[in-house]
Amino acid sequence: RFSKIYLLLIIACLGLNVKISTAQIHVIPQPLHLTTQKGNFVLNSKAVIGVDKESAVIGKYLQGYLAQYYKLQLTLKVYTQIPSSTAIRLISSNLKGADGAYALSVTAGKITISGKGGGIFYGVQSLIQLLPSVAAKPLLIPVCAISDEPRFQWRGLSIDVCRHFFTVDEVKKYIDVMAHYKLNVLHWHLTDDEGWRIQIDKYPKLTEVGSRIAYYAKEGKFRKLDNLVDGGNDGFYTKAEIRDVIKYAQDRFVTILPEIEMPGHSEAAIFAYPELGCKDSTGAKHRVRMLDPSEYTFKFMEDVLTEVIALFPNQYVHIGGDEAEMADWLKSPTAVALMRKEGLKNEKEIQSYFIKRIEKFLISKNKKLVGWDEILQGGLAESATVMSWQGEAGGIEAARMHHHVVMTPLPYMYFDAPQANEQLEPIGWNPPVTWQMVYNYEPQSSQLTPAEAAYILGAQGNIWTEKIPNAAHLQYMVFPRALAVAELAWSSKEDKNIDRFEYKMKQQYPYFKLWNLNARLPDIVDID
Ligand code: TNX
Repeated sequence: RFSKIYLLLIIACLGLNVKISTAQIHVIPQPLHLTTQKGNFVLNSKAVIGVDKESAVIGKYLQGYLAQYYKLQLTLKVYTQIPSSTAIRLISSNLKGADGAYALSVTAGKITISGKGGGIFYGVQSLIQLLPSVAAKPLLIPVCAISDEPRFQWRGLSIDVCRHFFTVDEVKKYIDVMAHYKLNVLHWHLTDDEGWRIQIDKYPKLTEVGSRIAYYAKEGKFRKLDNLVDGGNDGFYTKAEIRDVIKYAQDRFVTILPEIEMPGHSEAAIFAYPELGCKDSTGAKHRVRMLDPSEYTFKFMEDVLTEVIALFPNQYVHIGGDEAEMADWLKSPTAVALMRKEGLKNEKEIQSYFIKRIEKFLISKNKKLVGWDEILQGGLAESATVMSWQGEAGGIEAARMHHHVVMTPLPYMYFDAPQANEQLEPIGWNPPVTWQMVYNYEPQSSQLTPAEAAYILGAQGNIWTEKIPNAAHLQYMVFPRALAVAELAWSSKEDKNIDRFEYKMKQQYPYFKLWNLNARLPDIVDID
């Protein structure tokens, strides 16, 4: 009888153990290869983090994270050759695989991460996700081995700081969460009709006037911003702040893609510098969002882009190109004269001329142009990358023309849409986009041949903040849906598993709490 109880006990323990070890591995995005074993690494303040010169910044990040969220003060040591006796080793290596590939091994006595490019950082993120969500004592990390690499190199998320302005700290927090889930491109939408948010030395009124839109609207000098809840807010980033955010993102292996909108969505710039605006033959003042295709405008844009390029190390610059009200041009003497001079047949060809001229300038500065899919109209600029937002058609067309594409189609990737039935959640204006719809999205359309599909750089979730007045609301709209973007853009297509993702997503809620992130919790929350 005694042995029977013993046996039951052992079985129960085994069962429990298995449950614990599988329950603890809820890494998002799903790693390519993952094996678990029984046992744990016990993390306490005696563990030393050993780094080499290349991995030192990442070691510091890990040290900072453990101090902030677990009150653990670990010693960081920099070596030319990290001794094998070190508890936590971050080893720079030229691992095989895609940029960002890493290997993580946790044994009872040691943690080793090696990687290529941002790989070590991603290994550290996986390690962080193996930690319990509360500062439990002792801190147990399950024994496991992971070898991992991303499927796509563009795993993006946008932030619209024009319709509502978000502070440097709020943007940094956004980057923090992106980095946890290995998202690596932050598309920073810096200029739009409602506000110009980046300091440009040569044109100080862009921020002095173009960023203080709520103030001017109140004074009755700018249009009332009634498409924005709370009427929008004032604010802009100085160059020092921009540099600070870029550095912060770099340390987290996030590249920032700046967007300067043209030729449409330019009302704030035109309000600051009326010469930029499209005029009709009477010169009458009316609400203008379109840039006039004049030499003044081209000079202005080249000056602005020169300052933007000097700030952002990213090889890509986004020039917008969406929703241009091209009919305005047909009333503009400048545009009509340009058509005659350049032999342009219609307004779409004016747009194409505009974008191509800007592309030429960017190429002369060693930069690549990204634009919304409308830039296909009237002829695509020579080497432009297309962001496909009005569904997938534009992206498919561009890939067939051997242009690079980032897939960000509205029916799956727009986080200003509600996350449930609109009766349940009347937030947002497009039809609902649930996390399941995001997760099931496949960026390499089956309509493409494998060679064409290779032009798809990846996927991106977009957010527009007309109806989003503060950071808490922003977080609510973006998370956890952005985690689904992270997994579909990183993990292998063959290993897609929505049930497993749902389980792992729910395991994140306590971490959201730990980070004080106001993520949306679906109505049915069953946290294990
Ligand atoms: C279209 S998406 C826009 C944004 C708006 C959004 C509202 C895109 C390239 N342009 O400027 O905020 O609709 O859903």
